[in-house]
Amino acid sequence: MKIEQVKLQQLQVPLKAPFETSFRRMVDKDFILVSVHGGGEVGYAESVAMTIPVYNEETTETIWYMLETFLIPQLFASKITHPDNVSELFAPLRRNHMAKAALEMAVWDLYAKQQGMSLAHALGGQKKTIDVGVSIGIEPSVDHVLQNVERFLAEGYKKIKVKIKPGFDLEVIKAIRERFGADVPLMADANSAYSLSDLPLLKELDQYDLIMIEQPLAHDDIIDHAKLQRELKTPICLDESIHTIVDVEKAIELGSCKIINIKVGRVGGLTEAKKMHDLCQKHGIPVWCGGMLEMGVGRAHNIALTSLDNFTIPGDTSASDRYWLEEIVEPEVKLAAPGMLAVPTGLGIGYSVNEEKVKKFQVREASFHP
Ligand code: OSB
Ligand code: MG
Repeated sequence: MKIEQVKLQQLQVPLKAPFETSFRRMVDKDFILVSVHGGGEVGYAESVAMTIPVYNEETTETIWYMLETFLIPQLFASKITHPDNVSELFAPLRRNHMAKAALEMAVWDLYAKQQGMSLAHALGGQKKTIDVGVSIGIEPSVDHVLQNVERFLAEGYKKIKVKIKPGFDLEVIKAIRERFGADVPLMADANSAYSLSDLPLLKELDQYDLIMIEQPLAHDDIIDHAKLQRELKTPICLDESIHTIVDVEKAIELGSCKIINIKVGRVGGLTEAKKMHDLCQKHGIPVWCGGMLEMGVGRAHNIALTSLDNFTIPGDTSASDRYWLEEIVEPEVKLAAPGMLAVPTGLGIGYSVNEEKVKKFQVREASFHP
């Protein structure tokens, strides 16, 4: 593959409204827009780490450092014929999956564009549209959550995920069921806020017919999750605990979960994400695509990945207007029908990047050449 330049642009963009999880309240988004230039085409990707290491160990700063010091020089120093080569190339370097993914995903987009095809097609995705859900943060009151649920159900979203934490859990789920009924496709994401000593509470949550409960226990655990899964009828979905294909194998073997949330950044790129998808499919484990409050470029990558057939559960890739007043891509990501996004058929990610908008939010820039 022809690769002539890599550009990094750090952007800081205010969220429409704060987004709170059990570990952090976010008011703006800080990320690196990576572009890989070659043969007259440009491939794009977004980094997904937060500014402080509370979801995983990476931050925007560690990603910049890894890209500039190791990953971009290694990419320039080797001959890549296919994007799959990028994860092989980076494998000897430990972890830093979000840094690796940011560069690898941009190479995937460039590859698809150089081959004259969509990214979804390059990945082997068949779906023309995908079903999507929405993730709702912790709010100052249960009423605020109910208002959000109402709004997103009206927009047709096919899965409602609510964030929970100790003291803001049962009451929220109960209120949603009472107000919107038993048929609302509902799930809860705890972002590791509980331990096995919370079993009585988790058993109560088990009564509400949730599609799943996401990452109830520690971020690095698969043993206690297996114990918990044996006590619950609600499927457990792992997010934070899954970094590699080996993690997936072990979680399946132990019975730590029945569903897996695949986030491209967390697993080190699209090649690894696709491998996990395939392995889960073989074991009858459905997957869905999680999100990290991406802007349009990251959303486009998630849409392309979700076009693979074992993404049978609606993911967190909502429309751009879920978080953003202004987008950096054109057109912005919009629902094609209630709760559905179209898989673009244009080249690569299928959305173009508006450089003027990028400049508006840009706080740092660097360019690298072989
Ligand atoms: O656990 O899935 C999560 C956002 C930031 C960090 C972790 C998570 C999330 C979300 C938001 O749930 C998903 C999205 O809308 O992009
Ligand atoms: Mg999660």
